[in-house]
Amino acid sequence: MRTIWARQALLPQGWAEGVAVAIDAAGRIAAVSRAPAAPEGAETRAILLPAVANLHSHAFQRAMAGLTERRGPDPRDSFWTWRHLMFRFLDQLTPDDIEAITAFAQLEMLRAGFASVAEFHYLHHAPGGVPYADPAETSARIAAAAQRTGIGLALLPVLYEHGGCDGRPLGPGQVRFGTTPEGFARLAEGAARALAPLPPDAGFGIAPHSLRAVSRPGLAAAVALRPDRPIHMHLAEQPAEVAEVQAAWGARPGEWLLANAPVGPRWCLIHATHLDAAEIAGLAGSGAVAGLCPITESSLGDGIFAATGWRAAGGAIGIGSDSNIRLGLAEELRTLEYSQRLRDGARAVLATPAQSTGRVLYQAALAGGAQALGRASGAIAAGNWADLVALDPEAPDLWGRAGDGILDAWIFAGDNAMVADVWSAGRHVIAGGRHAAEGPIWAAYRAVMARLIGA
Ligand code: NGQ
Ligand code: ZN
Repeated sequence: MRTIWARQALLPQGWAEGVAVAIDAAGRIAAVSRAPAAPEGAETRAILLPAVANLHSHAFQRAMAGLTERRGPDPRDSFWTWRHLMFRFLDQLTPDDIEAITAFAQLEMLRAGFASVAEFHYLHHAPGGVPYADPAETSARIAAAAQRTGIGLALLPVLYEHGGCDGRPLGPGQVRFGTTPEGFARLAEGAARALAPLPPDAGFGIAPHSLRAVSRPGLAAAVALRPDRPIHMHLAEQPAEVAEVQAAWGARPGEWLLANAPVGPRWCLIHATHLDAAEIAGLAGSGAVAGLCPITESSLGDGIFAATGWRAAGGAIGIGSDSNIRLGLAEELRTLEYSQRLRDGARAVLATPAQSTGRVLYQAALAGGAQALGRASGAIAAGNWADLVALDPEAPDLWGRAGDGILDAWIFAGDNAMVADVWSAGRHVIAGGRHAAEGPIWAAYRAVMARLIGA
């Protein structure tokens, strides 16, 4: 049993001073108690928070960061031209590359204050769409990366059947994702087995990619595969996507799901960007989590999520880093709030009379992330995994801050440099702002980038 004692900590009932958190050998919080001073043998920290789960990542896309900011020959650069480059880029990646890039991205996630990640994993096959000898080869590589970084992994194998709503064949690049629903069931079994070497907090879920990429029977089979685990799906990121779904499925994406799928609390809807009022009311009321990726959604020009309407309807939200062009939890939350400010010409849009903007955002991301991963996490409470963050009290913007002001300073005036420590299921993965395996993880990533772009 280890104990962390904090001068200030965010507990389920609110901020508390003098908190002792006992962590058992499995990495669960065994007890939370009030103690005016640090108990003998305890590690002490000034500011202790529950750590947020990153609910959406395509780790390999980290290696494209900053490489897609030029206009191509198309008159208008867009999500769709970016996607084309992304498909070309991923076609060069080997399993070794995938493991190295994933470890590097996970390391940055931890340094940003995330303790766990849901990897929405579709890069299943070799170039040309040829399955690897082990069909779960790349899933095993994602798991191997998590073993090196110590991040809490939720692996979401993706069903990807065709190149668009009309059932067109997979295009170049996309053939690495493709399976039939039957092939997917076998692949998902293999992916679940690939988690065996990981500690017991590792989780699993099922991800039908989007209504653009799956068939009706494929979606139904995927949803039925693991009724105990989360379902993640891309929903409505681009207006052209909504139009394509409307033409082929006869309804807007959210509208179709509400009428035809058991959408509810185990669902995480990634990019709930383009919803009409009925979809907001129905989906928010279903208990599904809106999986928001504000930095990527800005980068790709997706549009502005209706955070105010969604929250007013009681909707749950969580944060994903998606393309991983930047890893920053504070930056994701700030970008979300700023999108609302820019749209409304207002400030502190998501704050409530009782809680500051930073507190509302952080608390929502804690709850939504834990729900989306199906991970016992998101609060400093006995029985949960010890997913914790300590902030650096020497950071100038944290001098003298208490309570919600700490979160406001981190999210609106701070960044990853304020993250001093991260524990994932009790594993002390970031200490003094650093990860113990940073040297080899950077070296392996650099070797990959040397081959890909001569870095
Ligand atoms: C993805 N990313 O699966 O990585 C997608 C692009 C698609 C985002 N949607 C591919 N941001 O949606 O077809
Ligand atoms: Zn995505």
